[in-house]
Amino acid sequence: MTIIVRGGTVANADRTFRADVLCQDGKIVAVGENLDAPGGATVIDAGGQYVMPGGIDPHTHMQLPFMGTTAMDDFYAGTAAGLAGGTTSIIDFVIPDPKEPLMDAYRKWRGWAEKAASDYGFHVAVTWWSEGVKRDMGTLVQEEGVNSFKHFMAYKNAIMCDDETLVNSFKRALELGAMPTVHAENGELVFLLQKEVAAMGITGPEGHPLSRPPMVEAEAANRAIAIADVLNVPIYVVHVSCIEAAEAIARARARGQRVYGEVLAGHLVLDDSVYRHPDFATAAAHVMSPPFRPKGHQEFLWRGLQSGNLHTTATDHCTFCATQKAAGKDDFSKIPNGCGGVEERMAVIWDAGVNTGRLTPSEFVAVTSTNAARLFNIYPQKGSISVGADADLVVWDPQGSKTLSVRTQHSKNDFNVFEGRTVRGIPSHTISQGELVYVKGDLRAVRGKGRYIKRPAFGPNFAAVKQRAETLAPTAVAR
Ligand code: URQ
Ligand code: ZN
Ligand code: ZN
Repeated sequence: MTIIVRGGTVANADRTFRADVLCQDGKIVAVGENLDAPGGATVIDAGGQYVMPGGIDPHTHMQLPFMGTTAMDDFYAGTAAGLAGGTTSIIDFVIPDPKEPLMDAYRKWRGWAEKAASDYGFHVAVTWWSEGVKRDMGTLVQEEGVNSFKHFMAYKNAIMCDDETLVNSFKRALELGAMPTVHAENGELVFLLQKEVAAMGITGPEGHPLSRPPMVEAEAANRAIAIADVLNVPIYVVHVSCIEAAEAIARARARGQRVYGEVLAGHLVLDDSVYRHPDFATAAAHVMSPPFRPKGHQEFLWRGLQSGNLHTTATDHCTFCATQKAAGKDDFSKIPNGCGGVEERMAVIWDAGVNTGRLTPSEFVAVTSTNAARLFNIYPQKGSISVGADADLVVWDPQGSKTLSVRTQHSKNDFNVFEGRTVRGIPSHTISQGELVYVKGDLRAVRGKGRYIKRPAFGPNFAAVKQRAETLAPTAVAR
C-alpha cells in the first residue's frame, strides 16, 4: 500500500517542520515539501494537523495471568485499542512463575502475542535465580532480541525478587548489554502494612493506598538505583508515581548515573480520591500499584518529564472487570491490581500536557514514542518520522475533541479510569506498517498483523560502562 500524508506538520522529538510523508511497502520512503505521489496512492489530507511517530507504550500486560485471574484485554483487543489511540507498538512483559524456566515462559507469551494487531516486544521478568536463569538471559539477548529484564520488588509470595536476585540479574544484564528495569515497591513493607491496615478493620479499596505509601516506593527505588550504581549498570524505573521516587531518580542523574524513569498517564492526571468513592466497583477499578497518589504528586511528575529526569510515558494496561475486582470485596489485598489506558494515553497526555503548555509537541513525541525507542534500542526504526523508518505514524488533530468513556472505548473492560474526561487533541488517522488501521473513529485493526520486534543489546556505550567498572574495581593490595 502507498500512502501520502499531505500538508501536515511533522513533529519529531527534535523539531517540527512542514512536510509531506510518503509511505510505501511498510516504510517511510520520503519526507519533504510538495512530494509527488505515485498513481493509486492513498492521500491523507493532514492540513492543520501534526504527523507524528506512532506511539510506543513500553509497559502493558495483555492477557496477564495475575492474582488468580487473567487480564481482560488479550493481545488482539489490547493492541487494537492502542491503534485507535495512536499507539502503534507496545512492549509487554513475559513474567515467569518462580522456578519456571525463562525460555518456557517466553515461548508461551510469544504464542499468546501472535494475535496482536500491532508490533510488540517483550521485557522478560527475572522472578527467581539459578544458573539456568542466567543462561536463559543470555539466550534471550543473543538469540531472541530481548534487551531488557524486569524485576518486581513487590508482590511477596508471588513474583517478588529479593536482593540476591536483583544483584545477580543486574550483573548479568550488564554482561549482556541489557537494561534492568524495576517495579519499585518494597514488597515486605506492603505485606506488613496490608496486615496492619486490615487489623484496623479497613477491608475496602481505601486500604490499598494506605498499604503502599510513597516511601514504600521510594525505598525500593533508592535501593534499586544504589545496586545499579555499585554494579555500574543503567536502570529503568517503571511507573514512577510519587515525588519521593522521582527525586531519587533526579538525585542519581545529577550525580551522572544512568537512571531512566517512566510515568503512567494515570499517575499524571488521577489522584487517590478515587479510592474513597462510595461505590466499591468504582474504587476497586482504580486499584493498581503503585496507587494513584494525593494531588501534589502529579505536578512533580510533569516537571520530571519537562526537565528530562523522567523519560517515557506508559499505561501499564492490565484490565480487570468488576467481577474480577470483586475477588477483593472483603479484602482489598485480594483485588487484582491493574487498570487500562492503552487507547487513552496519548490524548490524555496531549490534553493535559501540550494544551497546558507543560510539553511542546516535540516533547510530547519524545515522551510518548521516541525516548522509549531510544532506551530500548529500536530507534530510528521506531519513534521517528524519517526515511527508512517503519511507516508507523499518527496524524494528530490538535482541534479534535472527544469524551473518553467505557461506552466508546475499544478495550474489552467494563471500566475506563478516564471516564468522562473530555480531551482536545486526538488521532484522526493511525498508520501501522504502512497500512491505514484507524480513520476518524473507524478501527481497521487486523488480528495477527502485529510483528515481534527484536531489540538489539546495547553496544559500545554499555561496553564502556563495563570497562569503567573494571577500572574502578579496587586493585588487590600486594602484602
Ligand atoms: O505491577 C504491575 O505492573 C502489573 C502486575 C500490573 N498491575 C499493577 O497494578 N500495576
Ligand atoms: Zn508494576
Ligand atoms: Zn506492569
